[in-house]
Amino acid sequence: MLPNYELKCVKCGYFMEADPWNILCSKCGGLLEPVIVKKPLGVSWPLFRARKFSVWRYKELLPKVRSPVTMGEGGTPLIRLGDDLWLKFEGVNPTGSFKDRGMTVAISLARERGAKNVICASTGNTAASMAAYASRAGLRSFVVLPRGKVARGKLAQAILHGAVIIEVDGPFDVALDAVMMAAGREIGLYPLNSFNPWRLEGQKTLAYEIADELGVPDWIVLPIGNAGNISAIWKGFTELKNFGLINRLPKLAGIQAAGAAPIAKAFKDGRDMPYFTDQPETLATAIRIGRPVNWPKAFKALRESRGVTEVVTDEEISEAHRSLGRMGIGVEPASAASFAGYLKLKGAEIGDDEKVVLIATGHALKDPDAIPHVETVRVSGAEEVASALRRMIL
Ligand code: AN7
Repeated sequence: MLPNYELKCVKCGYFMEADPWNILCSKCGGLLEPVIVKKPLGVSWPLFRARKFSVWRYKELLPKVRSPVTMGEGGTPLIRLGDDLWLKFEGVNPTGSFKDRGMTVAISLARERGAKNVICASTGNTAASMAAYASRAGLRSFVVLPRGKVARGKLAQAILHGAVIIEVDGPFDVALDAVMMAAGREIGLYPLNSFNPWRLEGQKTLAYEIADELGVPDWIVLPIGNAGNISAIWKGFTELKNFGLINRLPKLAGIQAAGAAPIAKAFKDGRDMPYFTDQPETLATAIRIGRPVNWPKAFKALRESRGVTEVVTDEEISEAHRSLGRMGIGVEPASAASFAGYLKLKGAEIGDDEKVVLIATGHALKDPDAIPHVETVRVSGAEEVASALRRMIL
């Protein structure tokens, strides 16, 4: 049992024991939220700042584990893009995405609690991250992927780290149904998708790091797929406020691709649940999700923060991808959605003098096929290279 935690169902309010194997409400099947029962003694910014900038800097506010499975995740750079604009570059995590923050926590718990096998459905990044952390932890990993729709770098990582790969026909959502059906304590198969609230406990450190380094911005702009990250970030900020470590909260702007916008479209329309779709489509395959499982948490986060959502087309994503690239920042298309959404919101919902942090969730190398081909300069010898350069420069 985890000290200082209890689990509360966000749907029916039922309380469960804070056990890593308790993942969904045993009464109604709803999502659970780990609640820190009381502020741990001695928690303060100076205490945290005496440690390396990383997920485990904030260990008093995370589930207690004896020996974390860690590769130095978190501590990612906040890159300044403009006077009041920053980008938190999650692409530099050990496996190249923000998922590592959650895996270090949830895989550590799974191993301590006797799991021998772990599983996830994935559009790619969760699979890459889980496979890496599982192999460090000595666990066997199974990944369920939407066939033909996982970016090349991510699939390569899952293979490199030794996962058993199962491909399904249909989108991510079908793969997730399979995991929810198959996982469980009876067969010692631990699920690591974001319906597992212990993984999101790790991801909430994104909020902690932003508050730690910059203070509280006016806006956090991020892509929404399965809606775990937006839920985790909101939990992080609200905890800091409850514990007196910050005195205000940011607003959240959740961005989705036009062909996969069940939450963004519904929230814009003032609805209280998503427009689910069975045929999500976007070139940003990371967020090609039609039935986001964390939608109740995400709607709550958007409402409580007085946030907004925005829908961006694949063309707008590509354009944002390219322009970030020309600023030296290589992200994958889903992460470029943050920037594309920001550009649409700025001057309207986002005021010109407001402080904004964009979350860039994954690295450009994840999805090399999303980077367009260009004509290269073809020459045969050193001599010709030199004269070609003279022609181009002079
Ligand atoms: C780069 O890996 O769902 O809203 O299976 O890889 O928390 O789902 C990935 C999601 C944004 C969306 N950016 O985050 C998976 C998966 C990138 C991502 C998201 C994902 P959530």
